[in-house]
Amino acid sequence: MKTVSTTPFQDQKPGTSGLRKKVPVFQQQNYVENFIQSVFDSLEGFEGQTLVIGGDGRFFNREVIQIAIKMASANGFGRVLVGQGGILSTPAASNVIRKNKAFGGLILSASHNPGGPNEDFGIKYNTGNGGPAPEKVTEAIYARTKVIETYTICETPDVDLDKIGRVEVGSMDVEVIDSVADYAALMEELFDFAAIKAMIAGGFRLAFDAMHAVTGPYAKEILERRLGAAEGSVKNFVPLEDFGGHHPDPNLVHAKELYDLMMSDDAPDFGAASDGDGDRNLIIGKGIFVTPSDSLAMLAANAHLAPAYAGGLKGIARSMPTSRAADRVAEKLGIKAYETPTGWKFFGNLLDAGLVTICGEESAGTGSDHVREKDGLWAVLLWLNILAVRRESVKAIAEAHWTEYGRNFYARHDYEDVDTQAANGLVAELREKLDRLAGTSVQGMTIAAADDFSYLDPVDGSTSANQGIRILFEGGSRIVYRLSGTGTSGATLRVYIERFEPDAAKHDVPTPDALADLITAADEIAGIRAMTGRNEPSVIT
Ligand code: VG1
Ligand code: CO
Repeated sequence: MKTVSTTPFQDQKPGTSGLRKKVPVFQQQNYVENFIQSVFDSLEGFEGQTLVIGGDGRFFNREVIQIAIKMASANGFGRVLVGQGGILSTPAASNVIRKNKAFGGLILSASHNPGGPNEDFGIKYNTGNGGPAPEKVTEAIYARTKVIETYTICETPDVDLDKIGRVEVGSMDVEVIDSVADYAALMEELFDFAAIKAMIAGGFRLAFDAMHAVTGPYAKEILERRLGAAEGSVKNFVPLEDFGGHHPDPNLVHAKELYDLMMSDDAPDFGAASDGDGDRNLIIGKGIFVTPSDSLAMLAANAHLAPAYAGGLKGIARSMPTSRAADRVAEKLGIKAYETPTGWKFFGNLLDAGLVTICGEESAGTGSDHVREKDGLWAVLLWLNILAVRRESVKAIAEAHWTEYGRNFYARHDYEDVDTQAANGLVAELREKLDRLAGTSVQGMTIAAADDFSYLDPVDGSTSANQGIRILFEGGSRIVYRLSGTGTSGATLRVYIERFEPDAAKHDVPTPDALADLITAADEIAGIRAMTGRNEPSVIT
């Protein structure tokens, strides 16, 4: 074991989901070590305890895992559990932490961002409940990174990550575990695999795009081997360090092939995809894309059809920019709906306190109290379980849902890699005029209220301010503006647009048409074109 002198980096502030930077930034001498030591320095009581380590298999994953193992040993952890080949999907890592009562875990991922020598990497710390560290922990980590002077590391040979079994690093045990087994077992507990299997045996076809990312081995095992989907149903299932040169982002832009298949005459009954680290999901039925916000509402309305949720839901939580479709379901079920800031870490307390069962974000994240992360394959399996019980198409279920609850037309417009100063300026100007907006009208619509979202955590009483600007119109339409906390170059402005339409006769309209006046209003209110120099968003989801 040795102690190494180091000097702090000033750019190690964890964002929405951990520290994310370009690989060459992480490759600077001591950069990884400083951050990991800062994590350990911010924690108390882990002596002799278990740490879980795993990542999404992207470029630089194995190197960082070796460093993390040696540092965990030098810092006094008693045991490390690491996924075979360094692979653990984010929800699988959350499960391993919980199941083994680990002290916490290090998850190495930059999620849906591209991978490779010049692309993105990330490190996130999760606490013993299996969820992303809450803000007070990430703030302590950041404070530590700014003053760190030394780190400690074991001088031992690398661990063979490909060989399942137990080895010693210093006086610490390292167990290389099967990446898939525990997770697959958990899914079998939650869902009616027999019913899904019978549906598939009866001719139901599905397509799952693993996008050459972490869910490949999980989806192969669960969908093909355990549930009997035809070989080839799981596509791009070999995790690659650069995701085959693509963005492992399950949206209509990056999973276009799947989308085109699902819109074709030869479409299977169900299409889905997941992201780099396996926590997001894309759901497409034959001829219909289900927005993540709608998917959350539809899953919540039908969850009781799956064994794990047969007793009903305790509550539903959604991030603030997520459409309010789920709130209507909560209302009908007579349970509480919670609105949290963006990022899964804000759901942790609600789940731990037993206040909610299902949570979701508009960014293709849905999950439940089975782990403390969003879970891509979980959402796929819940959909399949519901389809197996209802024996209707995705389209029929979606349309019936809108008829019953009304439809929340919804879109997110992302302006990526915008000049940081311009983006900050836009938000600052908006904030400055918030008080004057109420009562004025834009595009013939009257603004009922405008504010900067502040969240009071009902469990621990903490407050998180400045979480996004909300413009609320009379009649319930909404525009939300916020800056991304996961980007690695420039700033990303996200504009979330929502309109509620109760009248079923008006549901069969393309989303851009349904939102046209709000899209114009969004630019008029914030001056997006003028301030960013962009005439249109980089991505619409
Ligand atoms: C984005 C999404 C947010 C999500 C986060 C992490 O954050 O909007 O909903 O929780 O990514 O997702 P931001 O700050 O860029 O808007 V993932 O799949 O990294 O874990
Ligand atoms: Co992700």
